[in-house]
Amino acid sequence: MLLQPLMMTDKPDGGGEASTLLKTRPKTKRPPLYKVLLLNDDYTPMEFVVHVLERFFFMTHAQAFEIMLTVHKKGVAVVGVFSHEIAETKVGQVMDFARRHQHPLQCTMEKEE
Ligand code: TYC
Repeated sequence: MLLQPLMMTDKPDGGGEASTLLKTRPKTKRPPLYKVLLLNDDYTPMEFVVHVLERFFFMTHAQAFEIMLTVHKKGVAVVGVFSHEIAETKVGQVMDFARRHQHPLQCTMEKEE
């Protein structure tokens, strides 16, 4: 079993070196999070990107327009941070929707460090 230190103290000063005890408890690691990224291209219409952000990322029109412009100007933007399963689903939904409308829009995910 992986163990991690647990700081324990009964001193009123909040615990310095002298009052620190090390206990162990089973290691509970939080699952990693994944950034979903939208990439710029020269062909996908701006309105289509705004629609994608409203439809799959539940943004208001104003939020969606702002993020779309960020991608257009900077080349890429994070559009959300999710569990691995949800991020994969979002990427799949965007890529499928773009392909069905014959736009080259690219959406990817990367682990958040
Ligand atoms: N650059 C595109 C255009 O000028 C707009 C665009 C924005 C495309 C964001 C993709 O992820 C994107 N029509």
